[in-house]
Amino acid sequence: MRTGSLIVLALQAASSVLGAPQATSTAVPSSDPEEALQQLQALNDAAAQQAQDAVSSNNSTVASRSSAGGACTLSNLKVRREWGTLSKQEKKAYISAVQCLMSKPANTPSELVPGAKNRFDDFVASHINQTMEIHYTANFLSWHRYFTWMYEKALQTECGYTGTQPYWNWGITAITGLENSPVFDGSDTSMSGNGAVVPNEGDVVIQTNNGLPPIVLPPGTGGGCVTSGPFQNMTVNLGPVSLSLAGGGVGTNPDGQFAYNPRCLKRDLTTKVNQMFANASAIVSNILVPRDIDTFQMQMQGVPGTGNLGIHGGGHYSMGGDPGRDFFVSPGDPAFYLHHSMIDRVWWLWQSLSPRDRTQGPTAIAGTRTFLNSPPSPNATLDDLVDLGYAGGPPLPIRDLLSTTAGPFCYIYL
Ligand SMILES: [Cu+2]
Repeated sequence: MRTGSLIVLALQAASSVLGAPQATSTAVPSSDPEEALQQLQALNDAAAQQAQDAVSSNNSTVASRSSAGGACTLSNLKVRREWGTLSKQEKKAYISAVQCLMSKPANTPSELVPGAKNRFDDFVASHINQTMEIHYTANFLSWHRYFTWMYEKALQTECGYTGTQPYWNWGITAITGLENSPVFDGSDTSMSGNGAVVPNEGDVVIQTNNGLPPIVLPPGTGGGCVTSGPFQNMTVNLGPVSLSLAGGGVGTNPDGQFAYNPRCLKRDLTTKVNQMFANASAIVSNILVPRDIDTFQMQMQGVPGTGNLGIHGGGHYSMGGDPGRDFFVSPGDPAFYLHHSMIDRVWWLWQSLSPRDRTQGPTAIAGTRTFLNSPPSPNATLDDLVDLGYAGGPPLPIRDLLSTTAGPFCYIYL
């Protein structure tokens, strides 16, 4: 019932934006990419309105549960936007802040992680360290929400950035192609472009390690070092740990997962993978179809054995390269944070369709504390702490990380 009325709201929002009544219903994900993009925007319009209403009345259960932070109000509510909608100046400010983070000394002690050379690397090291306890686990979404938020906060407080963390809408790049998009076109207002062309790369084979058949992906259009844009000279310091290579095989640094291994940033933009797993229909379907958090997060990460990477894997593997195809080291590509902001946006949209049971209480999370429960572990609870290590911030219970307008957070998406 509740979902039904929201869908009406979403439709009204779509109609007012588009200036004409829509015959299609957002109750059913459209298979047409353009139409699905409009559905996504309608869902976002409704969610943004609902969040602003909740924050402004400040008497809703969603807005008033602030425990770790101050109250979230309309005056301090932040808005995260799609990269392509930012002005040139806004994009450059974000890029400069990321470069600033890469120029600051690491907080991680070098005897713990010799490869963590700068503040940006603190985030990579923390992700490597916890990879097997933050994917296909109950804390997958909350951990990455806090992680992305802490990164945004580091850009703001340590590098003077006044904007918010932008996101990359994969539904748009599935239509335009990655190489032509503002995110990856290689211009000085992009997150840098493709890697140099490596001919005849061969397929990418993702090993699953749990007795299931590997997932075979086509190679991209690059494969070598990134040669354009703001990050063409950046150095990747950590990894590889488990890098799926074009042509098959897995790259691993024999000196260990925390060793110093300076090398270029590689990309292998693969629009095909973007289109297969993270097109707008797949995004809308991930929001509208799952009725519980377990189904939602499994669809998003790809149900093992189906050969589907989900929208999460679809975004990651469409960037390709090194560390883009490395499950552990992926935050070493600065585009990671635009991808995970979009992941967070999809969770926020799904939560907005039934906020009471999706942002609090036992139905808001599901799963154990280990990767696909291997090795077996107890179910996580709302009191489990999310600890980002030297990336920063105090360890916080999952329950504080479930709403973007309560607890420490105060932001929405447009
Ligand atoms: Cu991750």
